[in-house]
Parts: sequence; C-alpha cells; structure tokens
Amino acid sequence: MRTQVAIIGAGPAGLLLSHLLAEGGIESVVLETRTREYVESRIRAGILEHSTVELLDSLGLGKRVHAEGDPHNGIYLQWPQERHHIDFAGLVGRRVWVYGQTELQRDLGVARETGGQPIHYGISDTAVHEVVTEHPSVTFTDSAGRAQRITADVVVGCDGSFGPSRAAVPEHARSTWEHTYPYSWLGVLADVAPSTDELIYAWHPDGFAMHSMRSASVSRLYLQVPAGTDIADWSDDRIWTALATRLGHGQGGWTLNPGPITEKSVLPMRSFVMAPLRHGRLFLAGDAGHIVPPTGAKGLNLAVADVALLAPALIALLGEGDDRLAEEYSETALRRIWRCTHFSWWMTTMLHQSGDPFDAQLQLSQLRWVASSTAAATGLAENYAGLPIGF
Ligand code: RFL
Ligand code: PHB
Repeated sequence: MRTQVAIIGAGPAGLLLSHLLAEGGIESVVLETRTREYVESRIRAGILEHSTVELLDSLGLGKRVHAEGDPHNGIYLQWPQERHHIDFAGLVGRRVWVYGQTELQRDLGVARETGGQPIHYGISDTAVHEVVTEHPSVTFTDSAGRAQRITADVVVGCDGSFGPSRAAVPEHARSTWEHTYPYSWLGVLADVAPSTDELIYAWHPDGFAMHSMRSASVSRLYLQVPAGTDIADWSDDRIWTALATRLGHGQGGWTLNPGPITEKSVLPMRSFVMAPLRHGRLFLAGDAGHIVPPTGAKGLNLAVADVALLAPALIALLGEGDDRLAEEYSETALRRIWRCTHFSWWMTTMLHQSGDPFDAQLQLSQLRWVASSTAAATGLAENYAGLPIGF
C-alpha cells in the first residue's frame, strides 16, 4: 500500500487530521488497533472550547454540536459555604460547549466514511520504520491477520499516550517533562438529570469533586481519590454520599440528585510534554505528544489545536514542496501546549487536596482571589474558554 500520509490512531486527532488533509487535497490512510464501536463508545472528555467549535463549523462538522450540545457561559467554583460563577462570556466574549467526546468521535467517523476515507480498524503489531528518509513506512497486521506495509511521504502519530509513535523518536533526539500527581479521579456516568445548569468545580477538605454532564438526562461526576485506588472499594452509595458532602448538598437549598450509575472508573492524573513533535518525516499530535490532567478540560481541545496547525503544514509540504510550516510546527504547537500544561496544572493544584495544610490555605486564597478579582477571573476564563488557534 502507498499513501501520502499514514496516520496512526483514529481518535479525535487522527480522524480530524485526515479530514483536514482531504480538504486540502492530500490523501491519507488511518490505522487503529481498536474497533470502530470501541473507539466511539469510550467515555472521555466533555467540553469543547470556543475555537474547537469554530473549527468544526468551518468544516461543516458542527451541526450536531449546535443541535445537541449545550453552550455554557461559564463554570462555578466552589468551596464550603461559597459558590461563585465565573462568567467566561462576559469576561472574554467566548464560551464552551458540553458535547461528549463520544459524539465528536461519531461525527468525525461519519464524515470520514462519507469522504471514502480508508480506515483500518482492529489492526495489531503497529511499527514505524525509516522516519528519517523521504519514504517512511508503517507495518501492521490487519484485522484478517495479514501482514501489511504502508509506505508514505509522512507518518503522523496520533496514537495517544500508549501508542508506539513516541518511542519511534530516539531518546537522544527528544526531551521529555513529566509530573505525576498523588491522586486520581473516580469518574461516574449516571442516568440522572444534572443538578446544575453549568459545571461545578468544588474544593473540599475531603478532596475535590466535580459535577459535569452529557445531556439533559445524563450526569458526569468526578471525585478526587488517592492514586492506586481500587474501584471495588467504592460502592455506588459511598460515591453518592461523598459527592453530596463535597458538592454541598443542602447548602443554600441546593440538592444533588442521585441516580443509577452506568459506568465508573479510576483515572490517574499526569502531566507530560515531549519535544520536538517531529523527527524526520514523523510528526506527533494530540496525546501522543503531551498529556494534561483533566481538570482544565484541555486534552481533547489541544489535540484539535495540534492538527489544525499540522494539516496546513503538511498540505504545504506535500502539495507545494514548501516545508516552512512543517519546520515551525513543533515550536508553534508547543507554545499552546505549555500554556495548557500550566493552566491544567494550576486548576489541578488549586482544587485538589495535597495533604499539606499550608497548600490548603494557599488554595483557598487563590479561589477567593479568582472569585473576587476581575483580573484573576479573566485569566481563568481566557484559558478555559480557549485561546485562539495559532496562539
Ligand atoms: P486518543 O483519543 O487517545 O486516540 C488515540 C488512538 O490511537 C489508538 N492507538 C493505536 N492505533 C494504532 N496502532 C497502535 N499501536 C495504537 N495505539 C493506540 C488508540 O486506540 C486511540 O483510538 O488520542 P487523541 O486523538 O490525541 O485525543 C486526545 C483525547 O482523547 C484526550 O486528550 C481527552 O480525552 C482528554 N480528556 C479531556 N479533554 C478535554 O479537552 N476536555 C475534557 O473535558 C476531558 N476530559 C479527558 C477527560 C480524558 C479522560 N480520560 C479517560 C483520559 C476526561 C477523561 C476521563
Ligand atoms: C467531563 O465532562 O468529562 C469533564 C468536564 C470538565 C473537565 C473534565 C472532564 O475539566
């Protein structure tokens, strides 16, 4: 097989990149280990930034976001006896959309199917070869068990945090930065109407809690738990009791509506950045190149921002032989990546209990500052609602 761009991974980064390339007349093949059904039902992110929605609109892919997503003008920041609304729309003129990653993944899947995109699901043994030549290739075993090789002009690793692309950049050619947090999130999906109109991020002495949502009848909730927590230790009753306490059930007449839990899992929290995001003819985008903890809702949006930069660079490189944007891709993308890495770390460390009483006082001081100072709230709003693509 031969193509112009071999894309490893059919997550949001891989599928959106193949779409953007096709719009620019560049062909690609997407390779994915999982089945399409698995990829489309993976419960993950829930918030799309303003610029993500603008990009989807510009591609004609935003119709369902507008029909079924829910625009939110801000978030609530909370600590015991206090709840404050941070009004992104009023502060920075930008807002966010509640729209599950599962839905975006379906929209991108349908768009690529309509466009006749070759996507090989259910593959194994993915390996990247000869990336420092003009003809890199990817070998894999297809879903029927046949050994395959795709030769391309460029390979893009959109294979998330556990894919093989990152390791195809030799250690001497890369730098990495990593921070592991001593806590995880216990996330649940529940068949119950949200108890809030916009997301609640709650600081509490027992640990952070968050109330998000997926639709008018499905709530998404998270609890801070120690790293290494066994999900078996958390019965549904224990989860609802902890959520009620940390989210302030009963305070000011606010109530948390419990309901049947349909999914629960424990998610470790990590920050990771690799540079550069290019080695020869191999480029990295999305979680393959960087990971943020979910507290700032940045991971999916960063993956989108990466491919929005990479697509024009590859179109110029392969369409016109102009490699200037491709040369700049890593440095330009890393500016936004580090901004989001800092913002996600800041939101995470401001809201989660570290166990140190000194940290707790500093956290409360920051929360009071953000809730009472327009300057501080504007900084949070600008980062959360998302900087323009190309920042
Ligand atoms: P993905 O979505 O992980 O896709 C990578 C794909 O590569 C495939 N793959 C391979 N394919 C071929 N060969 C191999 N050897 C392969 N190895 C792996 C995988 O099967 C997969 O399909 O990465 P991508 O496209 O970079 O997208 C990144 C986002 O998925 C991720 O950043 C977000 O989900 C992070 N995130 C959130 N981001 C937000 O913007 N807002 C949020 O509210 C938000 N909440 C979250 C989140 C992530 C979470 N989890 C589970 C990590 C909440 C959670 C709970
Ligand atoms: C979610 O709805 O899953 C979600 C929302 C906001 C976050 C993280 C996760 O910061």
